[in-house]
Amino acid sequence: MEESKKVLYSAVQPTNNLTIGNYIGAIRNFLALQNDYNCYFAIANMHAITVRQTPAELRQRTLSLLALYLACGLNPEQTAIYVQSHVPAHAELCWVLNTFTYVGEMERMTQFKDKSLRHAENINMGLMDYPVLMAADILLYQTEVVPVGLDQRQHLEIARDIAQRFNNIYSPTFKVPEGLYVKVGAKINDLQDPSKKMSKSAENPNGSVFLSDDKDTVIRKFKRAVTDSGSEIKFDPENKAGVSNLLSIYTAFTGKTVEQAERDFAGIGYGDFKLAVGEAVADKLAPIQKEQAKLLTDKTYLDNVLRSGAERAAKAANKTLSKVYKKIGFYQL
Ligand code: ATP
Ligand code: LTN
Repeated sequence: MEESKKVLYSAVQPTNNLTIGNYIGAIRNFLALQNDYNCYFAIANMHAITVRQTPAELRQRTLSLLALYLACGLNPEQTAIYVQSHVPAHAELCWVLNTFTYVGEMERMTQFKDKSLRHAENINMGLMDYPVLMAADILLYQTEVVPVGLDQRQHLEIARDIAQRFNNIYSPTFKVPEGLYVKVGAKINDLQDPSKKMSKSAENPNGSVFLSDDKDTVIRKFKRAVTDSGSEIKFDPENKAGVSNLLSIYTAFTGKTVEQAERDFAGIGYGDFKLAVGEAVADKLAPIQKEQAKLLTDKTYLDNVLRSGAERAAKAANKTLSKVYKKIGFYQL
């Protein structure tokens, strides 16, 4: 990794099956950035356990997410890809940063409030501490750029606040990170309810297209997608939310512009349009799925990627951690 490049950090939780929203909104953008930045991509299993997980599934999804990162084209020679719990510095810095974070701030976080409602039987300290662990993730690497969806903006703001607070009390220790938000139009909505974002944990599985869906399933879900009144295929998110979402998906998957897509579909009925979008998505997913399945048969290779990723990450992370320990007065041997 070249020292002169800026550091970029992002992570995805190995929970549920990923959707085409995660792919377009997050993973696919990592690819375009890996050449320009010194990148770290984590599999955030410590964040995942803030909501109860089935152990065997969490383990399996960790490897699946790694295989997916690789199948999408992330290059482990270039980029450190690792599992969060393999680098103990995350938990260690989180503890220190906890003492620079106020309970009131955490109680006001939108995601904490949402998840407390959804998991009322398990409002654990980890759920509340989620943003501080995320701040530790980011700040450990002297990160400058964090590509995430807009839903993560509040978490990024807190990471910036904590960094500035620490830097002001001691002396400049952490870089203050910037969020890199995907362009408008890259927010993929639910196929059954285009007013909601497509989500891994949606109630209606027909609304979300999973990266693991086979061709028939993808086509079936698109055929059933909700469209709008009228018959014109036009990008107009306010009045034609369903058609516009399908056009966004189509352009994201084919690289065509909205104008080109509108021209391609001029005079075509909704049925054929939905089929064409489904085919474009299925065709793009097929080689990724094939490569992911192939990678998953080579556990030795995957373990090696994770081992070397964790080593590289730990080296950078421990440098920052040791600076922090020194500044706060931890006696060092
Ligand atoms: P859940 O539904 O379980 O809350 P999620 O689908 O929102 O999960 P996360 O793991 O929270 O997934 O997010 C991973 C990344 O994918 C984040 O950067 C997030 O902003 C992005 N992302 C998630 N859903 C979409 C979407 N529908 N469109 C664009 N980006 C998305
Ligand atoms: N909360 C994030 C996942 C995440 C993350 C991070 C993203 C954990 N640590 C650090 C960027 C930087 C999400 O996308 N749900």
